[in-house]
Amino acid sequence: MTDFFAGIAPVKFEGPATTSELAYRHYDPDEMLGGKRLEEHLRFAIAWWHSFAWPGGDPFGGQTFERPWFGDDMDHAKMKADAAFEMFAILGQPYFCFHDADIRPEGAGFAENTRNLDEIVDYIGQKMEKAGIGLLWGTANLFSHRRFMAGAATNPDPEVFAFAAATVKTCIDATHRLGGQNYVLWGGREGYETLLNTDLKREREQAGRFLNMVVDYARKIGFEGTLLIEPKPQEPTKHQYDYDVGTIYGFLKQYGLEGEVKLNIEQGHAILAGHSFEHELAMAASLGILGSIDMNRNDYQSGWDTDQFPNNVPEVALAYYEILKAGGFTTGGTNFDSKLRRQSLDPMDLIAAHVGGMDTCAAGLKAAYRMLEDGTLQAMRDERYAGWDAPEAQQMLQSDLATVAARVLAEGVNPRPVSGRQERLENIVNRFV
Ligand code: XLS
Ligand code: NI
Ligand code: NI
Repeated sequence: MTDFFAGIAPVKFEGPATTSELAYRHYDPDEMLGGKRLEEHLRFAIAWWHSFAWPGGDPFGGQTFERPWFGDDMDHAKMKADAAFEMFAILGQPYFCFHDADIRPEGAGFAENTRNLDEIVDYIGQKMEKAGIGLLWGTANLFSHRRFMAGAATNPDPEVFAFAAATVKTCIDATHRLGGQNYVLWGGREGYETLLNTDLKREREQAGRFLNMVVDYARKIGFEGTLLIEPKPQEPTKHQYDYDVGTIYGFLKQYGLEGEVKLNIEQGHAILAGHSFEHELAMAASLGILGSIDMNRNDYQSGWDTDQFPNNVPEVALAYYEILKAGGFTTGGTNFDSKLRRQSLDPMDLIAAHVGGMDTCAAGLKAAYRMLEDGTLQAMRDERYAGWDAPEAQQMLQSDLATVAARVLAEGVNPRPVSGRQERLENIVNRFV
């Protein structure tokens, strides 16, 4: 037990009219939406790194947070886990996510890292069982330590590839042991700073081979969760190989893994790539690789990953609209890859940030559900493509240019432009959000 969150009671659903600061206004885990509880739709997870490991630094200043569990030994790691589970009991979310480096102290090398990881995984496993909390996903931090400064799988030094492979093995083992629903690979430094020192072809091939090794190992040990890659266009490197959904799909195809690996899509990363979150979700769904989401909010003016807590219901609604259209989550969920601003020092800030984020997501999901249920948006979209339902239109797709041209000439085809009705559609969305 720590007393970090002393005086903060478990957060309850009190409905939209409540005036208490720490209450759910929209997130009632038991509310039914189309035969599924809200908790099962959203599958909230808390990120160990932002909430418990991040010290509050930025490029111009160091630590602002003072947490009793900051320290580099196993006792501190356990205290951190205690505090984490105290927060989980207050928030009542069903899952969490971690990197190896978030939960264990850094050892002198691979052997000590693995020993530390094993010990803390046992400790966390017991706490999970007691609390009834699950693991949404685990992952390896292959970007913070200086050995990974030139990449992990894509490193010019084969010994770094080896170290990374060994580390990922231990992290899949840990995720498997804790019953993880997914395993995530975010290529934190798999990219380059300058092409002048980079053999791009070779590096991508190393990454392709690495991912195949990961898939083989996960299947071999009987890990039944989903393997997920998380796209990001830049930061930390100038150019990340996992730029966006489309880029990763090409990569998976090239290495024969499009049926094995899905994606974990993050709002902020979509913005950094010059897309909207819903674009990336729709793209992944259309390619059959939508897996899970990292929920946050990126600043639209800055060019870096600001990882703010989501607070914009209309935006979040459009994201869940795509997710619901794709059938909702299976093993995936909503992971708060979101962090406090560095001036938000208080334990209360950490709780309030998550309460607001969860409420924003719940309100967005419910709006999205009503949009779908109402059906007007879908009907108007279907109408727009109705011409393609005609058998002749489908036949044309099996035809060739000369045949099509002959028909256009013979029948005097002269299409009449029709309205895209965007403003009307946007007005309809606003009825629900
Ligand atoms: C960083 C990423 C990272 C992944 C997990 O930008 O979002 O937090 O989600 O390694
Ligand atoms: Ni992320
Ligand atoms: Ni991120």
